[in-house]
Amino acid sequence: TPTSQPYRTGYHFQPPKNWINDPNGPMIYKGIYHLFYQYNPKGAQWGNIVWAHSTSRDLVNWTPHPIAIFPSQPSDINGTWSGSATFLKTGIPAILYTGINTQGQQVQNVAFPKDPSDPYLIKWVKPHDNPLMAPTPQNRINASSFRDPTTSWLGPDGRWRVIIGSKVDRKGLAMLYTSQNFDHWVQSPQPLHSAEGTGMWECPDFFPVAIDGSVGVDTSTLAPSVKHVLKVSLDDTKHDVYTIGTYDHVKDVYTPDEGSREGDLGLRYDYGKYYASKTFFDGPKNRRVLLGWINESSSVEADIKKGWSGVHAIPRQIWLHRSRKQLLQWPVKEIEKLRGTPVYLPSKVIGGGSVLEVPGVTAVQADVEISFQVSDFSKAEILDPSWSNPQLLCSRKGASVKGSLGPFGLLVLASKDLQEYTAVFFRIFKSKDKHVVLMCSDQSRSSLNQQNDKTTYGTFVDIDPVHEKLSLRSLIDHSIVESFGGKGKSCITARVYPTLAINEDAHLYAFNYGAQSVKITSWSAWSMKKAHIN
Ligand code: DQQ
Repeated sequence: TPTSQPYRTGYHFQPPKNWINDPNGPMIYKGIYHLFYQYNPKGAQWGNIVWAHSTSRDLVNWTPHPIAIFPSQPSDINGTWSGSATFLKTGIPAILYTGINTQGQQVQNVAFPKDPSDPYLIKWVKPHDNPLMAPTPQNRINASSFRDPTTSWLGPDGRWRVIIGSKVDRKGLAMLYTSQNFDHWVQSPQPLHSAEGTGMWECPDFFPVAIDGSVGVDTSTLAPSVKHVLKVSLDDTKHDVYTIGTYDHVKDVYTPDEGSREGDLGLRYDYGKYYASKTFFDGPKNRRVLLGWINESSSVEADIKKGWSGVHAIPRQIWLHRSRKQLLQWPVKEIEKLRGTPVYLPSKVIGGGSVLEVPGVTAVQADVEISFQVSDFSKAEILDPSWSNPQLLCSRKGASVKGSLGPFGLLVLASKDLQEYTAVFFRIFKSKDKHVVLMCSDQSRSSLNQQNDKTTYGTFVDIDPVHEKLSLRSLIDHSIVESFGGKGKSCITARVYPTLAINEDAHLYAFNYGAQSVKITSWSAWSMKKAHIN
């Protein structure tokens, strides 16, 4: 990246310029991956929203195509907002998306490929009976909270089902519609699911996951061997939260498992910046893939100045952990083909107060994996029962606050003199009869520029550090740090804007600022090649 654009990414998806937000309608068709995304062709802030379109053979390198869906009918003339793709019984995809109509209402429309024999699906056509679902005085749907249709699924009765994000007062709703022919849609008397006090549910995603193993299943799969996941994007806090539960296809209701927390206290795909995500089933590779949007942490003025805003996260494979209590996520395997020559370092005890440079990688664009092992837990700090909010705990106990077992982890996008760095690390606490692992991403020292949001992120990781190693992988890409703790149990994505640690001047370190030594059992790092993106 030129010095004038130090924050452009080397392998994270972005268009050459302008604003992007939600991934839309991801799918694989005739061996080609399709990604559509919310895009402003006219500037670096949200507005004039169309569906831009890129395709890929590997989810790593992307080719741009003309805008696929744009305002052209009364039912979408004021905007073509988010939606999803569904394969009809003919094998041809249909896209359901939200249009903003002439009256500024949110309505649901459909679009079909003009030429289904074209694997690139360049041209999309809209039938004249759009919209297919709309607020009316009779149905009393709130016309400003009715958007983002999911991929539809087929019930054993042969009817299609789709959910639309909505709310009534502060109750978040996954409104359900069904259809025999994908054209005439009927609102169900009750939502698939709702939860009090959570606010508007944007971009819902509803899909089955196999109980055993990491293999993905088609969205219409109903079998005793699957559980269901409902993800919603909380408009109020901009968090993607999910529950795991059971779908009763006769009553058409979804019930989260006992003990699940809903809303902002629930499980998140990512405890940093990550929003409006969506999964799709990748049949040829038998996996479910998750795509998400990473917003900027800079001001609108700064975005306009640099001419762009927003990137997408690295696609993640997503599956159910064997505990059945949470999902696991891991960057798709294909991203590893960008790895250069590996740097493997020997295992090593890292004493309290040490910083060790990881040599031989282009630290501004890298992939790094490190594992820690702790053997003496006798001096673990006691977890105060009032420290129930991990993000607050991470902000109070940032990287520079010395502890006993931790903080230890990585200093990424760091300047030589450590004036700037983003710290991704663990701390271990003792709580009654078990140990608790905290994972933090501390952006407070990420930039000398004080204009950006440098909020610290954090989460507890469900690992027993007595029996398991603490692993951390970070995908570093100029202004993005995507971190995966505990082999994909907890993810934290950060957006940072270093002023010194840019291009060749970025460094990568392992560190331990706890009083106790810990063992690095393995550490590997790779320079990442630039992907061909748009
Ligand atoms: N972005 C779209 C909406 C969606 C929101 C508009 C989520 O459809 O609710 O650009 O980021």
